[in-house]
Amino acid sequence: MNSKDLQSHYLSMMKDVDERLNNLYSKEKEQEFEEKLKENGLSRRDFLKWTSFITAALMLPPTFESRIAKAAAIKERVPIIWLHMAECTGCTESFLRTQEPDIASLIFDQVSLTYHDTLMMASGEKVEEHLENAIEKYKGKYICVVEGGIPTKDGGIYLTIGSKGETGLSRAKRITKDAKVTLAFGTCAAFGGVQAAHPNPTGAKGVRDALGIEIVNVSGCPPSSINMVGTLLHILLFDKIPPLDMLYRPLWAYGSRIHDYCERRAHFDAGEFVEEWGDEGAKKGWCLYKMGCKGPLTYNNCPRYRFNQGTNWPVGAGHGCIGCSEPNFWDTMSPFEEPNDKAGIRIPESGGVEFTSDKIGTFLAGATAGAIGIHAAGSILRAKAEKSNDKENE
Ligand code: FSX
Ligand code: SF4
Ligand code: F3S
Repeated sequence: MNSKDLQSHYLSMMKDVDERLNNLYSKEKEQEFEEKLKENGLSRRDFLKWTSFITAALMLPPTFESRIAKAAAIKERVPIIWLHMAECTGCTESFLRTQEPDIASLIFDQVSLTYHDTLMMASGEKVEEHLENAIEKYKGKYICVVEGGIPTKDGGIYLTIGSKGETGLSRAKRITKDAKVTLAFGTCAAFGGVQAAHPNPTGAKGVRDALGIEIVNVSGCPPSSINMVGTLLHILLFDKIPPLDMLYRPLWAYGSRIHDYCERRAHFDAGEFVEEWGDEGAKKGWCLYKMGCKGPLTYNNCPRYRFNQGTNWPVGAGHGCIGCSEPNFWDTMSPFEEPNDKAGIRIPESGGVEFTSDKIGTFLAGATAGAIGIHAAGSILRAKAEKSNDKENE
């Protein structure tokens, strides 16, 4: 996307957002939110600091800060229905690792209502009933979050959910059909993940491939909380999906390569590598490329925002990146502790800089998101909205 496209994208977004906020703003909601902040020991200043942080993380211009602040006072509560398919639930674990007290979670309380398979207190038929009611009541208005890959072989019988033994495939099809937008959280939901690794006995696929629908992918095994929270907030606050890369991932999160923001990069460029676990280089924090780091092939913002409230990230903790946000990484990035010699990466032996070759970006036959452009920005969500309006007008 060139700078002119970007400018007109933000201008049109700003116009829509202002219109939406003017229609939905409520003084009472604003007061309610101020009280919530106080109850949680947070000041208006903390909130404004957070709006600057999230605006920058979402790669929005600073003019959006006041709009994000205003969006916490909208009167509409957007329902989120969160489904689990075949996976380890690590994505939910990561999602919950937001800071305490956390402003994002207060905003979620304020602007959304949630059905979540794992986090609900109730269980059994009560929950099934609640889910069916929510789908009916919020038809065309809810955000569907899917976590996990979908087994598709033999009609999807390798994953069944609930007392009626419905297959994950049927459940996902039925529930995403009436969603305003579907978000795939985690590499399993985005691209199939671990259960789709060779030989993939259950025919597991990502949501988009399994159902043939337009979705937003927030990949990573698991994704960081900032990538999930930021994407949800963007939609909740602006009623728009952020610009996406060619793998349908938000550009603000997946638009840059791990290797280009890594704190060990100077050591790569200087030809200083860890050669063996626990050697002098490892103690000095040198580059992990020779120990199999796939940072040069992986697009994500881990070095900038990290995990567990910004505590650390894989490379910071001393292991190479295994490429967990890329499609088929279990097959294409392994062995995880050996460099991928097919990737055409030139290692500076001593001194000098790496020549970031186009080969790197295009390696894996377009599997990584080297080519960047606004990808159907807004259309995934709008198509749904138009569909539901048509239905209401019928
Ligand atoms: Fe997959 Fe999420 Fe990896 Fe696990 O549920 S992306 S196996 S961390 O948790 O789906
Ligand atoms: Fe960092 Fe890995 Fe790149 Fe080395 S190869 S600079 S450890 S991302
Ligand atoms: Fe995954 Fe690599 Fe980040 S392994 S968590 S994309 S550093």
